[in-house]
Amino acid sequence: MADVQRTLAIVKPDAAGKPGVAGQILARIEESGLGIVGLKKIQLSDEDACGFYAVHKERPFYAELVKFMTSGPVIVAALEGENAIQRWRDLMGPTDSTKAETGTIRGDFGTDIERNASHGSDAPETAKVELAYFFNAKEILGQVEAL
Ligand code: FUP
Repeated sequence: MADVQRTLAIVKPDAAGKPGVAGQILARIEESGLGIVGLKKIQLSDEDACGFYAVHKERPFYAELVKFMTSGPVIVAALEGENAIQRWRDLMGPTDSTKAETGTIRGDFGTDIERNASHGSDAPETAKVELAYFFNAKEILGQVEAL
């Protein structure tokens, strides 16, 4: 049986703030065959961003990252499809936009390792926690009941 997964995508403030870019990113998601099963534009508070990136709280880049993530609205999306976690990460490219190839989202729309245009969950367990951070059950209109 196919491994249908859900994952959290975030269009970060750098990309969400550039006219037309969020639409291009959402189009790439749909053109890849992944389903967008939840979607909203929100402004993260300091508390929201600190909580979301809590695993990085001891890292030197944490304070700057929280500042960046709260610098403007973000678009959060729940994606669904076979092997969705890895497929979304492949569409984004590597974390550091300076190392991401043209044709990837981070390569085309990001600037550096911090301002990298997008986020994607890295594993099924983190996807579950991250989706629940932004969406309640009624806001995800997926095809797969059990996810
Ligand atoms: P990723 O799984 O690609 O989102 O990357 P990480 O979990 O390693 O990092 C999470 C976020 O921390 C990245 F999206 C950007 C930020 N970061 C920095 O700002 N500076 C760094 O040196 C490393 C990561």
